[in-house]
Amino acid sequence: MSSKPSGPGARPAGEPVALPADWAATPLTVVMPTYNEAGNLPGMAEALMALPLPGLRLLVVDDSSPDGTGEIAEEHVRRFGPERMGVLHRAGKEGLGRAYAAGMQQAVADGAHYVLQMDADGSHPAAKVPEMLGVALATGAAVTLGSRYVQGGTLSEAWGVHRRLLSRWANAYAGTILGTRVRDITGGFNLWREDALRAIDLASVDSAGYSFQVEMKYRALRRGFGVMEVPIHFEDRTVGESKMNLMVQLESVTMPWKLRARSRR
Ligand SMILES: Nc1nc2c(ncn2[C@@H]2O[C@H](COP(=O)(O)OP(=O)(O)O)[C@@H](O)[C@H]2O)c(=O)[nH]1
Ligand SMILES: [Mg+2]
Repeated sequence: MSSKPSGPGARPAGEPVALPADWAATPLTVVMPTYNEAGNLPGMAEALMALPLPGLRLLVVDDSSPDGTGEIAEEHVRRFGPERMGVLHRAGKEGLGRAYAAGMQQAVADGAHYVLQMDADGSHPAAKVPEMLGVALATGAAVTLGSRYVQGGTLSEAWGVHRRLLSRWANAYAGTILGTRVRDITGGFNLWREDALRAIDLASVDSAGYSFQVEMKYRALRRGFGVMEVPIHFEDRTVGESKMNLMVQLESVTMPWKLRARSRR
């Protein structure tokens, strides 16, 4: 499903919306975990810094990538300045969930009003960030998802039938076990209001890997926070390799059951 914008007020695809000046200045930290993303990080940093969001700060969370991503991130901090970008260096690879939890805690402690999770591999469109912030501010939603599975959301043309079905199935699996109506519960492009993150208590999150995405949304829903979904186009990574492995897949299979059992106790 893809629809071209048309009519009055339509903007060309890929163009960010212009928010009112005081909205655009909202303190927003983008938390971006990296493991061997040397080929992707420079383009991501540039795209984010070019957005019409003067309140945006980028926090890279690098797990000592052997390919030197952490050093490349430091070069960009020197270029853009420490007000606009920072790096959290961690000792070793502990999983995407642990990296996000650490980075999001630091972002909140440093005074962000909103925190956005975003992968470094180009899958998540930077141009959508102002729209997601605008939706969060306009609706008061504590959680605003960049969603592949609401009307207008699209997947990379490179995804074959098998991968589309697997992704759909994984979403339905977690959603059914947990009894939620969130349409993209496994997605990783999520904007959080600071008070929701405090209420969730990031330090106590169980997931080390990708099930972090599901666990976080479930925790928010259980605490009564409102969730909005904004359609995005999800692109495939073109540079570097996926860090998905059997361990994190197993965790994703068992985590919804764990969360459900815990919530019934
Ligand atoms: N710091 C850190 N980042 C990670 C880790 N695992 C994955 N990432 C990052 O998390 C993001 C998503 O990972 P990716 O491999 O693209 O997952 P996929 O899209 O599901 O294949 C990328 O920016 C990765 O570099 C990890 O253990 N530590
Ligand atoms: Mg990816």
